[in-house]
Amino acid sequence: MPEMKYGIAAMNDRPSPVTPTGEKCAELREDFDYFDDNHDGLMEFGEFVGLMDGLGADMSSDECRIGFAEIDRDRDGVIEFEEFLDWWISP
Ligand SMILES: [Ca+2]
Ligand SMILES: [Ca+2]
Repeated sequence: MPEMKYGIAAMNDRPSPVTPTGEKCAELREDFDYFDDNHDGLMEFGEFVGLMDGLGADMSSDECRIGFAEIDRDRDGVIEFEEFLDWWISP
């Protein structure tokens, strides 16, 4: 329900904390699920490319591969939500 979410954000104009709150975490979960096309709870490389496109990142396929490998810390070829979260909150 985006209207409601933005309504709450507009009323609450404090800067967002650096560490993800439960709310931020839920937001990221939504983003993650949105780009998880086959809804298996994992982000495959093709889905990651879709995420980067969605974020407006203009990345070549080589850059995508490097980025994907950076996020996929346990190197099992897919990005788990925990890896996505770690990547998002890391400076
Ligand atoms: Ca998936
Ligand atoms: Ca992984």
